[in-house]
Amino acid sequence: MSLTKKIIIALVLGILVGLGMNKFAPDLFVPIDTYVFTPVGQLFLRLIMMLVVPLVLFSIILGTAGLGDPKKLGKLGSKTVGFYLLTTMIALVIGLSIAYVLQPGEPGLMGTVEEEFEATEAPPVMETILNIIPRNPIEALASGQMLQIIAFAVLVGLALGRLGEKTSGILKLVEQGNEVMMYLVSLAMKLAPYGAFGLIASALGKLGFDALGSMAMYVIAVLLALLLHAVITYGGFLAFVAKRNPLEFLRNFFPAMALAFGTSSSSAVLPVSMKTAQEKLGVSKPVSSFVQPLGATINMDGTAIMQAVATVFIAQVYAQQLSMGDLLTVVLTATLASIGTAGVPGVGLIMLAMVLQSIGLPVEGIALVLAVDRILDMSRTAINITGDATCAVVIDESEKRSKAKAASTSASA
Ligand code: DAS
Repeated sequence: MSLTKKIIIALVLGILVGLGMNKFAPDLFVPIDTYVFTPVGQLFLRLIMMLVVPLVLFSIILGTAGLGDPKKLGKLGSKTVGFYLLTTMIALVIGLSIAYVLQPGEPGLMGTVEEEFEATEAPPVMETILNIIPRNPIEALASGQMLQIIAFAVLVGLALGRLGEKTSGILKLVEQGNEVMMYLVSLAMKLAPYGAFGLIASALGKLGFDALGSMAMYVIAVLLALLLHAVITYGGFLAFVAKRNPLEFLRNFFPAMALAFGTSSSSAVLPVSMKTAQEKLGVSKPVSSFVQPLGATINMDGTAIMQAVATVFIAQVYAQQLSMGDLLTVVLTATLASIGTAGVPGVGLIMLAMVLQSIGLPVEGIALVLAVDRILDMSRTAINITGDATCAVVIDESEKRSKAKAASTSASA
């Protein structure tokens, strides 16, 4: 039986057991939760947490180094990276806006009463920005200072990209380190059904039917944001920049999107999404071979949307106000997290832990989003690869126009 099926069965069982015990056997729930549900759930969460720091370090170093020597990147690379960063930022704004409009999380749902919010003295903006650069990267790694870890990883990645052959040994080491982390992610995901059952049974056993409403609202908020991003952002770029028919694009690219939905893995679908872009969307091989693999590595708009909505949802459930500085931190870490998120099932959730940590939100909040994450992973992976293909079409059309312009200029000369 596939992992997806196991997780879905575990979720249904966890919801039924949690709600059932909350309603009919609350006294029995306490000891079972203490000795079964919580330990199983926490074991899975701790496994995820254990991987966050090394996974972020290795994957962002690799993602950044993969951009190669910034000088060699040239026009194609800078256009592609610029497009990816722009669409990810737009995705985050859509995600945060939808979350604030729909308010999926019921304030104080996790029993935390919304105290009189003491507007703690937010550090001056300059200090927040300066604080991104760690005084001591080892201390940043040890204390899990995510923004500082990301900054250090990006700088190391840029150095490796610039130094090329001289530091190929270190790059190889980082590649192997990332392989180890991805293997451990796949191991951790094997425990996902048990972790999902423990976390959801514990959460719903404590909260009862109130939580279901919030979780449903959370799923609706993410799916709505994903749809809006696809229609507005990708549809807009295709229609007004690439001058292509978005519906034609959707009809031709849909088979790759369906495969991404089924596998929840951008990497697994990459060969199909490239073949589809080249044969059905008319993208040239050189552009497709550069833009889409890069996108499968550093461009995950769907994941960024989930992380933005989940962060606001968890803040609401824990009745924690998010300041503008917090929201900017979410945009920064989620953008950088999408650079570091590898295209395999469930990694977006692991990176969510990093985003939550970066603004001091309790990682336990993952329990409520974990339950429905698999369904959302399928949807956001389909959006992730659609963003990559949209970029390939836009860049390809732009390259064609530049070549045509150069040809007509030389012809008229
Ligand atoms: N499943 C990941 C992908 O393949 C995205 C995620 O986990 O958020 O794109």
